[in-house]
Amino acid sequence: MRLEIPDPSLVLLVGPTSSGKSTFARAHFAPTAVVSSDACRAIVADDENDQSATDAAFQVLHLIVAKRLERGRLTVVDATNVRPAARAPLLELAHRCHLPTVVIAFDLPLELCEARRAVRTDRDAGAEVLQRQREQLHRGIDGLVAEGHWSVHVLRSAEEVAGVEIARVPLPPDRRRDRGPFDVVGDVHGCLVELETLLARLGYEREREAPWRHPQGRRVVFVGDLVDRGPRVADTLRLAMDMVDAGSALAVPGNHDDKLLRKLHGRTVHVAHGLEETLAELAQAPPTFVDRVRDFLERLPSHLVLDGGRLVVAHAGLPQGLHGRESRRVRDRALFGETTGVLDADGLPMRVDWAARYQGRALVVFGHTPVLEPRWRNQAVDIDTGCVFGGALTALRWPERELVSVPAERAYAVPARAMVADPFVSPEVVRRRERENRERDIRERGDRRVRDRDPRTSDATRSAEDRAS
Ligand SMILES: [Mn+2]
Repeated sequence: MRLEIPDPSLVLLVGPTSSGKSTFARAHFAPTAVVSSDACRAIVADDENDQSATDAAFQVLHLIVAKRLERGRLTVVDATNVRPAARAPLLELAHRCHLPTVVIAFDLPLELCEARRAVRTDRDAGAEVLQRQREQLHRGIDGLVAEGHWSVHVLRSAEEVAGVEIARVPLPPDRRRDRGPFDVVGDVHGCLVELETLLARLGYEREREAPWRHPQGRRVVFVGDLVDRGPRVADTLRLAMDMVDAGSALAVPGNHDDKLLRKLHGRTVHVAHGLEETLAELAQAPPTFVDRVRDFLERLPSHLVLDGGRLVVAHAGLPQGLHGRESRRVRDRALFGETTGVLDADGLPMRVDWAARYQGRALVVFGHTPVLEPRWRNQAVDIDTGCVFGGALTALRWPERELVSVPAERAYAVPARAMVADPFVSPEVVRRRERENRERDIRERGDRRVRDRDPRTSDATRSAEDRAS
């Protein structure tokens, strides 16, 4: 059996004593990647079996796991992990580091574990300990799936364990081995004519209905927001999907694409800000096309790390600590940016100038917030020059770092906020406004609960973001 393990991730071996976890860990992972509770007991008490050292041992274990995950190192925890309460702090560490968790559970026949336990000289666990741990595992095995792991693998026989082949796979955003060269294209929003003009300017060609391709093998990276507001959304999707399928483009999702995907999944979304026209266009298309759009959007990675880690593409930008990581929070941040729920005088969300604080060396190319001209800050550039609002469609050529823009044929939509050279607000100003709003809410409503609402997950905030981008 081939088990795919994302690297980096946190791998939890789950199973009672004498189920073969340590042997398995030794066979498949580097010694430094395996953190064992027995070894930690020995470290603090010189005795793997000293149960009085368990609390101290797990403090050490959790610290090692935390430090490894912070550094993005694949980490395997070799402990029984049969109780949800034992797994919870480990899941929390992975969550905090924006890394997925994988469970490999050892649910082997009792006779086999018992036979192994009886002949062990290094362990003094009784038969009743094994029995209890097996019961805990069985009670929890359905709950394992509900814990939201990347994957759960249950091994049920010695033959299955012996037949395991571990395949390490990079996380979806990790395409560091892909060296390019690339042409990163800003928010298209259904502006098909401008997109085709831009592709031609960049040297892409097409024979009849075949997908666009570059004779020198350059590839497009779409920065997201292919859909909504513009005149030819379905044709834009078709062009992008054809290029991706043909290997001449990559893509990340924008907040508008994500909202369309949620709608196609039958979820309730606020149909506004151009989505109504997108849905009307898709209603004219064959159902197979709509299925293709859904599959395409579903497979898009939250962001991309390219060319040895030197180039990062994320729809609304991404701070360095999240590059190459994968979690709900990473996805929200890449799609919506640093949302605070703080609105300006026009009722639009304030756009935090995250790039002003960006100190990373990778160039982060993003869109989402329309600007009059491509805007550079540190190693980050906003290339959404508001084509659908009558601005221009812009590409950044990599590694040349050259910008190529084609003007919009006309304005297809009116921006909620007039386009300016610098729509971003410094983080300090946003924090101050946030504090003032909070104090006002508490004063006026006597309601402290407003503070607990997480602006990143609030539908009102998402809707305001869609309107402003
Ligand atoms: Mn956007």
